[in-house]
Amino acid sequence: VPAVRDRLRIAIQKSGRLGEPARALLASCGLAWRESRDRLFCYGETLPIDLLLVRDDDIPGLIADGTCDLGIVGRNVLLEQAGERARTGAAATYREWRALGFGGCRLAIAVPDEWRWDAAGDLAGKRIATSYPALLSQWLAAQGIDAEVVTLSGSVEIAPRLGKADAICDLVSSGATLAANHLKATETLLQSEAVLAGPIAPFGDVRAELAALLLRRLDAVLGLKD
Ligand code: PRT
Ligand code: ZN
Repeated sequence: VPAVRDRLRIAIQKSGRLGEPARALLASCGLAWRESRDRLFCYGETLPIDLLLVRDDDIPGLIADGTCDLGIVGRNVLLEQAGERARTGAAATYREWRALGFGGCRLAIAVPDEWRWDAAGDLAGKRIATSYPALLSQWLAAQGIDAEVVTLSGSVEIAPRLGKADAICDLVSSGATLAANHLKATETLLQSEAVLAGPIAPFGDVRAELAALLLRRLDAVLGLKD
């Protein structure tokens, strides 16, 4: 049974692409904070809603283990880790609560420029490098394609040139990185953006009201955007 808490704690990216826009969005919901000296914790002053500043990869796990109540993270990270948990038989504990309209990108297959690409089946028997093995494996299985998934933690786009893979599966936004590496995007596996993630089970204490208040304000702010 999770401990009763009277403040809401939201995990956001400390730096990177989503940290600043996440803070700005929450500030536009009327939240303001006092920062700890080490800049890892922000204490909510206008409402009992605090921030924990972390690596994006840690956010799903922090929600799953109850260290944080909510998180702002890319859908790609949330679904990859959910897929990984499902593969190991762990029950799903978190889900996407809201799409937030920033950090947009797509997870796509990319192949060398000179490949003649006809269909996804062209990947059969190939090695595909990615940092998203769960999402890629799910997609390959759904397509009925037998290919080798090569898991790399970074610099996936240079794997074909290094001879480590034939193709890649990576995030694309402008496409400049692919072009610079003589790769072209083919299939899209996932449209991603920053999302508010939260638990599947409702909070059993005052955090339920705090979360509802935050969602009302967030929906108002997001509604003004479009
Ligand atoms: O330090 P920490 O672990 O927290 O951060 P990180 O370096 O793992 O993540 P970060 O800040 O790079 O990305 C955070 C999130 O931003 C991702 O999980 C996505 O949801 C989102 N996002 C949006 C992107 C991109 N656009 C993006 N273009 N994340 C990464 N990229 C990379 C991509 O991997 C590729 O290397 O940018 C390159 C492609 O960009 P283009 O414009 O050349 O196509
Ligand atoms: Zn990361």
